[in-house]
Amino acid sequence: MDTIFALASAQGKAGVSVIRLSGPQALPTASKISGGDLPTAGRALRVLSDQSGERIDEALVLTFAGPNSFTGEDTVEFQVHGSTSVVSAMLALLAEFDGVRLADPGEFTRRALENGKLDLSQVEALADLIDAETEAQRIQAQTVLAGGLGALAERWRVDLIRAASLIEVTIDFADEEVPVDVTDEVTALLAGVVSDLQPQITGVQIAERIRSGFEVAIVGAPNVGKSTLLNALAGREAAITSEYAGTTRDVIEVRMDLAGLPVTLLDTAGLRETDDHVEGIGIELAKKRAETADLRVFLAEDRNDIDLPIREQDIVLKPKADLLSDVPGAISGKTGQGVDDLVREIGRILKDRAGKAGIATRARHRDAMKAASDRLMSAQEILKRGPEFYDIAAEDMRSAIRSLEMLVGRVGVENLLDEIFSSFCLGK
Ligand SMILES: Nc1nc2c(ncn2[C@@H]2O[C@H](COP(=O)(O)OP(=O)(O)OP(=O)(O)O)[C@@H](O)[C@H]2O)c(=O)[nH]1
Ligand SMILES: [Mg+2]
Repeated sequence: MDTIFALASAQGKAGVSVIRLSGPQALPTASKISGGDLPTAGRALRVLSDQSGERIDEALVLTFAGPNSFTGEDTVEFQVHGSTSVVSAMLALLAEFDGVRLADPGEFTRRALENGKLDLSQVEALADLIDAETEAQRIQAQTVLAGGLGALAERWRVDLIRAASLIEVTIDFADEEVPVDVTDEVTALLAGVVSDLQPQITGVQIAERIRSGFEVAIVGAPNVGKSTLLNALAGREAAITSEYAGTTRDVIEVRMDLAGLPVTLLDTAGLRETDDHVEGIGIELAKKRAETADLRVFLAEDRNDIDLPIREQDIVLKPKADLLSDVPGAISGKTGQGVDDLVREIGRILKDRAGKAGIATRARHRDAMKAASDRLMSAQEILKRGPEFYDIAAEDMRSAIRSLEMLVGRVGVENLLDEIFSSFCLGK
């Protein structure tokens, strides 16, 4: 196994840069360039020198003895001065040693997975955490990274293995007298897992939004002040505004942090009948994006003016509040009137939806949970038909277990059999 290294902190100038080195040669290599043996696990302030003895930097050297490290291998982290020259000298130096090479992208994490330090869902969560820009994204990633999904999947797995093993035993005793009727317990175990799975399956869609952002579209007739409102919300001139109707044609996207949630605001072309070919394309695009947006803010004098179906939580506001005399439910991007209220309202609606997110965050999770749920529901039906169908139900349960194991990247069916036999006394 190669020893791998890479710059773990961001590229460029900084107070401190961290270079990570992991694998069997990590400690001997680090000791060589640090002018003497390093503690196997601990820290030391050392002068780092190249092979000709030239000083590169003085650094804090942290050592971790496997398996007590991120990768599970012996690992060394150099905290050097955050100089691009120091970093490149260090990277060049490390590459000179036999069996030591630059890490591939994600290779440290891959080793952490291979060494059982993280499960697959945690690997995904780590990527999400690093990408997190808002509070909601951070909290969501941390929940999974802390092992939340793995723990849930494990609990389901244990319940299903118990249910499957109870059924297996009944099959074994098929020709004899069954000592106890296990049907009630099996039924209860399956029902428990199925009802746990449902909210998690539906919650993935919201969790995905928290990862990738909610889309909020500003929609209305031409010239009502959509672009002016977008600019007011964004705090900058993101879109062109003018007194000519039909100014905006492309969909203008502005990404922002709204109440701790990632939101992409969409400014769209004003909706109207038009003979202008290009404007017509813009209007079609506007309708399409409004259709798929999570939430729509309509600027309209009257709800009946809107020729798109209005959904329950859509926000409808009267435009150009400053030209009206104290009308409730009006907004002005130009004067800022009502803009704070709108931000609060969008935040309230989206936070409410975000609260429905499950602990599972990806389509892959949803697919695995859906597959498990489908098989369990099938098992529930088959069980009702009586003991002669138990072997088919048992197969469904095993299939559901496999799906849940895929959820966290646990592999192999062997351990399923082992556990069935170890967790259950056959009494023979
Ligand atoms: N008085 C007043 N004028 C506004 C307000 N918002 C926008 N305007 C003016 O109305 C005109 C149209 O504004 P835009 O923001 O470009 O309108 P739009 O809805 O994006 O228009 P299209 O892109 O053509 O669909 C401009 O002259 C703005 O200065 C407002 O709240 N009050
Ligand atoms: Mg516009």
